Amino acid sequence: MKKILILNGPNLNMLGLREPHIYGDQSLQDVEDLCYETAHSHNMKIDFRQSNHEGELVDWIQEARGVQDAVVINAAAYTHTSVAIHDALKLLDVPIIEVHLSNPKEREEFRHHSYIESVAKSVFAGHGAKGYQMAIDRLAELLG
Ligand code: CA2
Repeated sequence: MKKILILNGPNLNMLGLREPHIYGDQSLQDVEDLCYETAHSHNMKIDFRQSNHEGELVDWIQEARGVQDAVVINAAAYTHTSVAIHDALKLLDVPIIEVHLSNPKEREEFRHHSYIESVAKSVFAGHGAKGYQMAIDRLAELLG
């Protein structure tokens, strides 16, 4: 059974509580449930995590080496700032998919640059929680 690590960055634990017009009204638990159902339908296993700490995300990415078959990451604000997460992802030799609930390229200019996209096989942005589902479907194709 293929294993997918799904990482969520800072403040995504607050999902559904504020700014539903930008991020939707689903909670992070709802997103996890959707990921679980999607992965289950492909006979894949997920490890779904969230952290507000850059170093913890880096640790989890390092620990994925040789353990996980793919990574889905919504690095949230660290998308636009973190060379450390970029470098950690670069050390992996499994497919990486970048996901965003909103489309950062259509928002403030400081969200336009992503340190993740150059190491990602695909990016799904602006589809809300469904973007996570799209990422898992894509990985099911890639991992065969
Ligand atoms: O659209 C996305 O998924 C983002 O990764 C979300 C980040 C943002 O910094 C990125 O530019 C795009 C922000 C996550 C904050 O989540 C909140 C959830 C509820 C209320 C307020 C913020």
